[in-house]
Amino acid sequence: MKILHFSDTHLGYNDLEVLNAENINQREADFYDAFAQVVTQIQEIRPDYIIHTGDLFHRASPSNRAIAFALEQFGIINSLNIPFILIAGNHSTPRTNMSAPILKIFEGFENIYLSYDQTYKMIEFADVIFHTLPHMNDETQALSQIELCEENVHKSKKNIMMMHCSVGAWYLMQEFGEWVYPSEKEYIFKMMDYVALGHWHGFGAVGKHENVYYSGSTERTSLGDKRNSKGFILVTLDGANAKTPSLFDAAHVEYKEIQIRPILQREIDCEAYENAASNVDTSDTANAIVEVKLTNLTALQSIDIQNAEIKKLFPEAMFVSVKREFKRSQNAGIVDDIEVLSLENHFLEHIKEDADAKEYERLKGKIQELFSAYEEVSDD
Ligand SMILES: [Mn+2]
Repeated sequence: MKILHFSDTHLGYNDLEVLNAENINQREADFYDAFAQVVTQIQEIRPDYIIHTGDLFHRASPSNRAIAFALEQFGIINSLNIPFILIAGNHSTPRTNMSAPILKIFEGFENIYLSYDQTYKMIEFADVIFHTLPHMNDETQALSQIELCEENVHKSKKNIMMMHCSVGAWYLMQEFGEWVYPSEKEYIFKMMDYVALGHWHGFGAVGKHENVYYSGSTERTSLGDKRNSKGFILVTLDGANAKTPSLFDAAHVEYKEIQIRPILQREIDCEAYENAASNVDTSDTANAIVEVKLTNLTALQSIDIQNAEIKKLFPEAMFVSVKREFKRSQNAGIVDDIEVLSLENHFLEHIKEDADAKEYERLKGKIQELFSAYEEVSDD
């Protein structure tokens, strides 16, 4: 039995204010492309079941474009006559009863099975039971639902558990309403042939469990996610045709990579700025997201080196982000006295140390202007 497991597709996510040729946010388009790559693989592999462990959409109320894209892709999957089972994640679960869960829109597809009601749901086929535990806002209710799941394990069939949560505190995403699976209930995993998890955006097995996996997301929802490998899992469960199917067959787990836009990190040491800038490695940066870190910056350099100048070094890149790291002060002792100063004054003090009086006056106005612009945007 082959089961294709993917997750955290976050359709409708957008970022970076770059438009593609069709005037669609380029990052949003990247997420659609990643999803379409999985669907292409589904058409080639033809697994027995397809499962998605949550965060299909990025928001509980996605845009029309995201909904239209999903409906089109679900139409393709539905036409393959392969059961497709989905659970809701925290991103697609409304926080109040005022709005209906978005996954409802797929109820009309005959081969699509949904679990979004914040309760345990058993989805049963001739040879396998999918024990689905969608995202739950209420942890107390979650515990009783886990117990229901435990009661419904049937040894005569394969048992697959599907959840969108953090198993222990290791897999928290620092997001709203995350659900942490209680560690005292991890023994249930041993009763399952495979435990499919969503929420964590990297592929991997969970702790010491051999059959518990996060497939990871299909794209990165933040530039903080430096992983350049995204994909899905193809699980093969043996013994499907054995006379006495054994419980707890070892799941064979294969990670399949898809092609995503790379994120590359480069460093320019401002100790020797001109030289470092002209020698920076620009290879393979075409269409990539490039994160450039300017290190050992002095306050003066920070004003003079414009982001636009750094971006010009990578003309083929899709996006260049510039991070600034200041040189450590030689007399770190003075830092204690500076605490009471505002960041603006602190900065001005630095300039005063480095520049002559005339240069200080020239830069002062510029700095004050920059800080007032910053306060304007950070005041809301
Ligand atoms: Mn997610």
